[in-house]
Amino acid sequence: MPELVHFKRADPLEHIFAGLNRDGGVVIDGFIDAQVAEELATDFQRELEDVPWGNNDEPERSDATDAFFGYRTKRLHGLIGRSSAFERILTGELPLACAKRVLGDYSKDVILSTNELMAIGADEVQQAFHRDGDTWRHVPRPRPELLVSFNVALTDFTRENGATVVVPGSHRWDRSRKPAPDEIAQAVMKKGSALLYVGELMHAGGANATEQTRVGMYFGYIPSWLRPLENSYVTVTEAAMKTLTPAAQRLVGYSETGFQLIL
Ligand SMILES: O=C(O)CCC(=O)C(=O)O
Repeated sequence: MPELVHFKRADPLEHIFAGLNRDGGVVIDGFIDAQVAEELATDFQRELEDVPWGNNDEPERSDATDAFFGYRTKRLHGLIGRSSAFERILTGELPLACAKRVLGDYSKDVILSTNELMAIGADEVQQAFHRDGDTWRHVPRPRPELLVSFNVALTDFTRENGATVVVPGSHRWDRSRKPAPDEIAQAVMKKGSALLYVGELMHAGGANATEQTRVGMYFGYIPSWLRPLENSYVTVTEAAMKTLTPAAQRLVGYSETGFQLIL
């Protein structure tokens, strides 16, 4: 089984980018420190408890989309309006540098695609392999990379509890190629570390064979002209929007040259 390359947060960006360019995904150990991971877990805990497992509890009405989102998985959106610690991370130097680097010429102005907790519960099965970039499947390939994502571990990610399953190098594969078992790696990492990956990388949420819930904090950047997967005007209240810094507001679509939330 291949291993993902691990970097430290303080490693030179050029090294991180070289790994990302080659494999399509890398782990950044200690992306946030343990205290911040605790703060985030506390900020989200109560609301996460209220989220149902799966987005459809009527199996007879279930379809491929429900299966993809998982029946033993909770998803909490609009994180930017729920935690100032999260807001600081999103607008931080390293994530934005990665967005600029990966999105290249398209990155003059970036926004968020989705910001979401992905909590994989006991007995969840492995998700179907996919590429997040297929959200924009109507944009013909070959094309420049449209998405760069982070999945930050708010609990340890282990092989047993559903660490993200990834296929290193698959961002360059022919679309019809399927991964062989010995081409599949897992983003095993400690709480506070992050999987950094591009939108063309094949990956999936892992199966959770433990009693503990595995919590990942996902956020992804796209060029500002592309339609985000998550509609932040729905997932973040106006009151919460008004508390955000201008940099954070820009990430959810408010711009100096466009509509102004705070006049
Ligand atoms: O939770 C994870 O590890 C990844 C899940 C994922 O890729 C998705 O739901 O799109």
